[in-house]
Amino acid sequence: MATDITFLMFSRFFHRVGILVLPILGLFLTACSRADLEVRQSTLDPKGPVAQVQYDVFMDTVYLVIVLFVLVGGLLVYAVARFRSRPGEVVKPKLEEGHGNPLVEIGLITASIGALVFIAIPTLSAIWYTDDVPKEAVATSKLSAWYPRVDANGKENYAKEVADQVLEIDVIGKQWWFRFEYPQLGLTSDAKRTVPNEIYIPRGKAVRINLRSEDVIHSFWIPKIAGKVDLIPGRKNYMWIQGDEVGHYYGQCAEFCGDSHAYMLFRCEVVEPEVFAEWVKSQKTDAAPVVAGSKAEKGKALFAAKTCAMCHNISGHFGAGNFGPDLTHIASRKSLAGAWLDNRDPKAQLALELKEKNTEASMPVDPAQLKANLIKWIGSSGVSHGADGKPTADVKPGNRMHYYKMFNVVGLRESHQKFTDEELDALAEYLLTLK
Ligand code: HEC
Ligand SMILES: [Cu+2]
Repeated sequence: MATDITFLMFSRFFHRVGILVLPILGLFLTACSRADLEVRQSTLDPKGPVAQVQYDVFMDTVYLVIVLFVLVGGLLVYAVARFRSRPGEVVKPKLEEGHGNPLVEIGLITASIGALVFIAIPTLSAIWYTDDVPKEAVATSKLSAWYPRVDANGKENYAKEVADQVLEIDVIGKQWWFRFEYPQLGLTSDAKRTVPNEIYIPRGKAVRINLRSEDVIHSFWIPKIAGKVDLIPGRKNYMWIQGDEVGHYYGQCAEFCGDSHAYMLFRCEVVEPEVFAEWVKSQKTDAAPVVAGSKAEKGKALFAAKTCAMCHNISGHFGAGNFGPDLTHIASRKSLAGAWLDNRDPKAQLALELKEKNTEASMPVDPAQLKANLIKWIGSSGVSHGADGKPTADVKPGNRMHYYKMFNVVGLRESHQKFTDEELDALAEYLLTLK
């Protein structure tokens, strides 16, 4: 009797709660609606063949799971309704030894195998497809098919041996930012030409990505272009990507890597091949000399005096640093500090994305925003003291800007400086000239 009462209480409880739970569940389900397509990092909005294949596998699985859910759930609901005890009915326990039903058993086994095969075929073929650039894509994507071997000045852009290769990009993960190198095109550490946090790729061309880490495990992920692959210290990983629509894509480190992991973002700019060629050329130019007597000139002197040049390379001005991001073209980049700070006008950018319902649309760099970001970053990156005299690292906690290894073999040494507002302003003015 007691159990009957508790059962009744429970069923009433569930009945009431159910009325509440159902609409809440419905609310959760709205998250799966097309609204998702307006999200900057969405795997449900593929913009390249690799992401597309991965999306297809996901959807195949979802469809199968829906069928199974309806089937099993339907049978359960049917059984509960059909065999429920009715009021006044005396339920006699009826235990009979069953010998099973071979037809049902063989049927269930066959159906399970069928379901597995249904998922295994697209999964395996997707694994093969996404592993490395497929042969048919190499034909249209090899460098000689789209990238001029000799530029307008007759200067060789790449060696003859690489003409038949697809574009390769080395991705190096560091706590907490990405360094990109284009070895075939001369954008490398050795040449003092690397690109932090913003990867440029030509539209419609397959690109091979080599993934390396200089410290801990990171992961390379541009949700709309390709699924994630890890950067593992001491191991060479690779993947391939292709962007089919021009635009500004949001990427992210997808493997927990320490304090500022959540702030370790990057951007992927998919551009027309001609624009890409122009961009490479611009990356190879040195920084222009600063105007004598300008604020920027003061900033440049500070950059040398306040240890910045120890860690940062600025081709044409300073050449010793390689611990931090290359700053030669900092003023032309759309983001700062592991792409955490947006150098476009973030409010205008968001308004544009909402209005056009196009998260790949991108506004140009806003110099005022960039300057504000530079001051914010340098002033609170840990390299400088806060008002209370303690080092501050508000923008990216634990960031490596105030550590240096150079003079201390035993471990990391911290270095903190004090900056006046005027000095911060001069440094920012200097960096703003580095287009
Ligand atoms: C101990 C080495 C070190 C020193 C010294 C140093 N930096 Fe940095 N800097 C870094 C590292 C590492 C990062 C990347 C931080 C991150 O994103 O997590 C960085 C990032 C930056 C960035 C953002 C770059 C980008 O593309 O996102 C700027 C700008 C910058 N530093 C300017 C300066 C200035 C100005 C000074 C001198 C006051 C300075 N740094 C001193 C190591 C250093
Ligand atoms: Cu990370």
